[in-house]
Amino acid sequence: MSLVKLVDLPNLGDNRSGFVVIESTQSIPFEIKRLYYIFNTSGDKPRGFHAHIDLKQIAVCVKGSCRFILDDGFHKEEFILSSPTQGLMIESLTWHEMHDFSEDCVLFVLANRHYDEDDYIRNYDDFLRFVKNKAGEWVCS
Ligand code: T46
Repeated sequence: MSLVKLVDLPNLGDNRSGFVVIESTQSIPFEIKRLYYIFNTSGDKPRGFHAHIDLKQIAVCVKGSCRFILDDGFHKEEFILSSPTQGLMIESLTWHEMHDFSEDCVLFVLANRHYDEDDYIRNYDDFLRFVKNKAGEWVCS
């Protein structure tokens, strides 16, 4: 199963502009508790490098582009996010990195939980241990 899950965000725009509406639990599959955005980016300053234990998120490049690496501990995929009408699901227990930000990039992120630093796994070896233990528990139970 692909790690790249895209959410279509239809453009309701007309000859005045593009126009996208995101409604909690309607156009996206969770209730939005928090949103944040990343801007003033630079191509040589990647971000991310962590996984979340429970948090689910959707990232949208409302302007510009960046390259995501998604890794569930068993395989990795890359995806270039570059459209304001496309959301990329960042599932829990998915190590993610954002690279190659365009200078004009504005990355908008919707999250289903409030901020909690305890939900982060910021060390890759800890992440691998966590997902492999979890997979072991699942096989045994
Ligand atoms: C993610 C990717 C896509 C807060 O205080 N509140 C918040 O809601 C967030 C998101 C962050 N912070 C603090 C935590 C750090 O001290 O802001 C600082 C920068 O966060 P971080 O280094 O985690 O930023 P990124 O770009 O590596 O990751 C962010 C989100 O933190 C993360 O949840 O999945 O974007």
